[in-house]
Amino acid sequence: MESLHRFCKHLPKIELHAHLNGSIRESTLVELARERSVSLPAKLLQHEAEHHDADRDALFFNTKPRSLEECFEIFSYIPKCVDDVAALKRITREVLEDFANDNVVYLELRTGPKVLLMDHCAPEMGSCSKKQYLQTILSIMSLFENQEKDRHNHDMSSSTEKLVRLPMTPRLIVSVDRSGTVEQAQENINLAIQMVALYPDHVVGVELGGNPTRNDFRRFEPLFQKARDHGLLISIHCGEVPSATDEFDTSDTTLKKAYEEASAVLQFRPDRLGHALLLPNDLMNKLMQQPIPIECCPTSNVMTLELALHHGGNLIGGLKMHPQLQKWIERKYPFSINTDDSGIFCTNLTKEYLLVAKVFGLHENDLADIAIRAVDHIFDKPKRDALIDLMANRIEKLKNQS
Ligand code: 6MZ
Repeated sequence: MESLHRFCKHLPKIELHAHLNGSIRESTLVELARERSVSLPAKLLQHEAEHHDADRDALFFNTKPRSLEECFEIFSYIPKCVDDVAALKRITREVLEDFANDNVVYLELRTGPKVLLMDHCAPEMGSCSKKQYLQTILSIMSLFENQEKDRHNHDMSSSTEKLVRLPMTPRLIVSVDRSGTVEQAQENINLAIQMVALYPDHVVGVELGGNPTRNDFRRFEPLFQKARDHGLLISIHCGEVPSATDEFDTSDTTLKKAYEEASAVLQFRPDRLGHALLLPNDLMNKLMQQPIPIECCPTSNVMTLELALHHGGNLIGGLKMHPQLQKWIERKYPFSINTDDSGIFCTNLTKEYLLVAKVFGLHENDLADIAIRAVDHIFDKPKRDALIDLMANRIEKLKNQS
């Protein structure tokens, strides 16, 4: 493994934008589908075999069909496979393990609560409510957090390894799907308010995601205001689809609506923004004056915008075309690097850091800086100082080793 890759792997990282069901391991999805006789679409399983021989480069190639539209078609198959409590427990545990093994020290996992079967083999056992869905995830998170602490203490006392893996702290964000109804959104927000009262240390926020071509943030705004009034922090996906260039550009009603929506999102001033990659210049300039931290998901952006298509699936070529990232890096805009849907985009946080480093010529110090600055954006504010100490310490050790 080259030394920058090794550095990215061992760098303690913060993940702030990961959708639970989108982070499912592909192998698990295939297994769950087989058990349930669900036939998955061919595009989900298309592999970039032609690049696997060039091992080093294979890291940066993704020829899978993953346009925005294709992603949402794939997402529609996941609930058919993750349809009962056992499957939910399995994917939650695996996703936590995958992030922890990638040296993520703090993870905010987001998911939209769903009604599942208790057991897909015994439908007569009835269903698991949305509240039970969240409680199932929270109980796995809490168990995992304790196991991580124990494992770390044990390894510290028994291992001679200098870079014993640090423990990961997982937290939960409750999602609202913008393609659903206002009533469904209300149900999720009310549930999030209930859950933060019951599990104040583990439920940290709410978010708006889902197919960006459906509906509009403004329909849901009063609900997010209510969540804010109850102390929940808020992240809103925005700028995932093209918009008019400014408020006077009236060329197309869809573009105009996208502009007005993005403008309303910024005016609401969420605590973080998801993606924000196609924001028009005037809105981006306003943000530069009064920044809101942005959750950037490099591979996801390249794939959904189809930027790699013209480069034979080369993510490096694709990321060079990213509409914003270069500017954010140069101007030290507050952004974090994230995976979005590691299972759908075949990625992990190590790959994302390495990709950004390769494309924008960043060095170890720059990457460490990005990772540490992301701590300022976490929703579990009381964890901030301890995390910074933990990360700074580890980064110092890492640098001494290289
Ligand atoms: C918007 C996205 C997304 O909630 O079932 N989701 N929403 N933009 C994206 N960028 C590609 N990626 C994922 O996780 C899966 C759900 O997260 C949202 C979609 O609504 C998707 O169905 P959960 O755990």
